[in-house]
Formats: sequence, structure tokens, C-alpha cells
Amino acid sequence: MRKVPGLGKRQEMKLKVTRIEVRRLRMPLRFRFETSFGAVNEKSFLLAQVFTDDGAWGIGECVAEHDPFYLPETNGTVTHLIRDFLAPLVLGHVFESPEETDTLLSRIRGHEMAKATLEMAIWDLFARAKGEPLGKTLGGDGREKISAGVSIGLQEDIPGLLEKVTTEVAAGYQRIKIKIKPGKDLELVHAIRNEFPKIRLMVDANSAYTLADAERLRGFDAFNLMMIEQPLAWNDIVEHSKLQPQIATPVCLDESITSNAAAESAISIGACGIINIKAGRVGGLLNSRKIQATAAKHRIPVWCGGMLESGIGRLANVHLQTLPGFTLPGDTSASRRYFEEDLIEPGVTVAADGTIEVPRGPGIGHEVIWSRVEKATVYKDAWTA
Ligand code: OSB
Ligand code: MG
Repeated sequence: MRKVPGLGKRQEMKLKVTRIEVRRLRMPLRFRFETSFGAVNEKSFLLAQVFTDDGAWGIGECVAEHDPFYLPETNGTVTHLIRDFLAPLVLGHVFESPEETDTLLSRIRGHEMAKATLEMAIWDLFARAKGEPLGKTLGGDGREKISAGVSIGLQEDIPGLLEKVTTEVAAGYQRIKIKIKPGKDLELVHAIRNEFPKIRLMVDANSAYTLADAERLRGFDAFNLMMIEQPLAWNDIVEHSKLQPQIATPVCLDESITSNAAAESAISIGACGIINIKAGRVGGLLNSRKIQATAAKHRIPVWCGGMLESGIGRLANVHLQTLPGFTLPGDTSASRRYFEEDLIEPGVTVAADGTIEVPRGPGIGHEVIWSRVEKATVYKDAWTA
């Protein structure tokens, strides 16, 4: 990026993407993470880097997993989409703003995770080129810290779960989320509430229930939960609108919200009281910003979800949470919880008061440690304009 002398802050920036690199990485997780849809011991994911001819670059992390058990996309489908449909549109395109990316890719239906991977790399490219933190480029409110929460997977037994909760509460996390599924639900919450009557607590079912379970789900109302996340089918907003009036605990939607249109629909039919925003799930940061604005208009709180990201995606999540609507602690936790060695330095850390500092450096804001990226890389592909 050449900076044009004499032009003010509002100078027009034109960035032509001439090279895209996509790699798949494998990183061991420090714990087994079990949800109602499966369990993982390692993080298997894609990173995309976009380049201009004069050496500017940006990086984006994909939230797709090895298998299509959370949502339909996988590392394989994302690789296919980028190679055959998205990279050809991005390569050679002269971007005047990161917002353009969504329009450029709009002819492709669905494949939000694939689109978000490149879109987030292009946001990072612009932020670095401007020499400012990603959150600023995105239009964040300039807050210096965000509130951190934590997501605890299904455990072997209740004592094991209580031990995890104890550890995370002691670490300062401002909100505890636990995973549930039929057969492992009310008694978990009951046990936690006995020991921790006052903590901010919520549950995430990852679509493990049906409307026929409404009475069971109403049982959660006794435990003063902040919300119940995605109790019903991943693709069914209407069913959630039928459940919400039957329970007092606010429903939060995760899987069902893959676009701003879905957010509008869900809110308009009363399917949820809270929305979990994951940039990777909604096609990127622009759509995250739109959903946040839609929710704010209807006074629906939002928070930022997580997908066990490496530091690269984790930092993007930190910046996203500087947008005004993010009022609740999210699922962004410390790098150390997940990995012996993260891909960034410094790693994301959580202070004793349960906050994370927003990086002030350009782009995602911390240094990418390329030797670690290389070590974790299984394969790499590159395309040039
Ligand atoms: O539903 O929020 C979810 C992880 C993988 C897939 C789906 C979800 C999650 C988490 C983990 O809850 C949040 C995190 O620690 O990154
Ligand atoms: Mg969830």
C-alpha cells in the first residue's frame, strides 16, 4: 500500500487483490469439546490470506469444521467455494472499501462461512492499510475492553462439570455457558445453581430439542438463566417463535441466524429475545454489523459467539465486539484455554475482572507467528490474478 502524501484521513483507498492463499491447519485442543452434535479434540480449520501487488495483506479465519454437524458447510465445501467461485470474483478486483465484498459475492447463495473467510481477510487488509485497528475500520465505538464469557462443553459427570465451572468463575469470566442435550440438562443447571446461586449462567442446546420438549424446557425457568441458546432445529425459526411464549427464559438464536434477513424474520415473529452473532456464520463482518443494527432497532441484545477459533479469528471477534450493540459477554475466552501455543503473540488474555483488552495495532492487532502457522499447516493452495 502506497500512502498518498497530502491527502487527509478520508483519502480514498483502492486495493487490488492479486493473490489469495488458503491453508488448512490442525491444532490440538487442550480439552475435548463435546456438544449435542459431537465432540472434537482438535481444531481443523482454514485460514485465508489476501495480497495486493505492493505487499499489503490481510488475513481471515474460517469457522467451518471438518464435518457438517453444526451447520452445512465444511472445510471441504469452503475450499471448493473459494477455489471455484469466490477467488475468481475477488482476484483482480479493485476494492474501494471492505463493504464492497458482500455485494461482489452476492450472486453466490448460501456458503456464508466461505464468503466470510475472504470478507474478513479483506477487512483486515483495509485496516492494516489504513494503519488502524480492525474495530475502528468496522465502525466500533472505541471501547478499550470487552466483557468475556466462557462456553463449557458436556462433561463426563456433574462433579467434573462443577470443577470446570469453579475454574472459569475463578478465572473471572463474567458469564458461564454450558452445553446441554436431552438427558443432560436440568440436573446440570440445578447442580451449578446450588453452588453458584448468583453467577450469570446460560445453556446452549445446539438444536437438540423439538417443540414436543417445551414442558421440559420450561423447567429451566426455575434457575434464573440469562437465556437458552438454539434449543430447536438449526433451520426452523417458526418453531422457536412457538416455543418462546411457552417459556420465561429468553431464547437466543445461533444456528438459525445466517443473515440479516433471518434476524429480521426471527425478531418480527418473536422467535428470540437475544441473538448470538458469529461473523463466520453470517457471511462476514458487514452482515454482523447489519444484524447488530437490526437487533438494536428492536432493542434485542446481541453478543458474539465463538467457534474455538485460533487467535486470528479470536481477535476479529474481539474487534467485532466494539460495535455498539454488543452489550452482553460473549464466548470469546483466553487463547490459553484452547491451545498450548496460539498463532498470535501476544495471545488473547482475560484479566481478573473478566475483560479482554481491544488491541490497538493495525488490523487484528497482534502479530501472526508464521512459524507456528506453518507448523500447523496441512496443505496450502494459492491463486493469482
Ligand atoms: O454453538 O456456540 C456454539 C463451538 C463450536 C460450535 C458451536 C458452538 C461452539 C461454542 C464454543 O459454544 C465457543 C468458544 O469457546 O469458542
Ligand atoms: Mg451456540
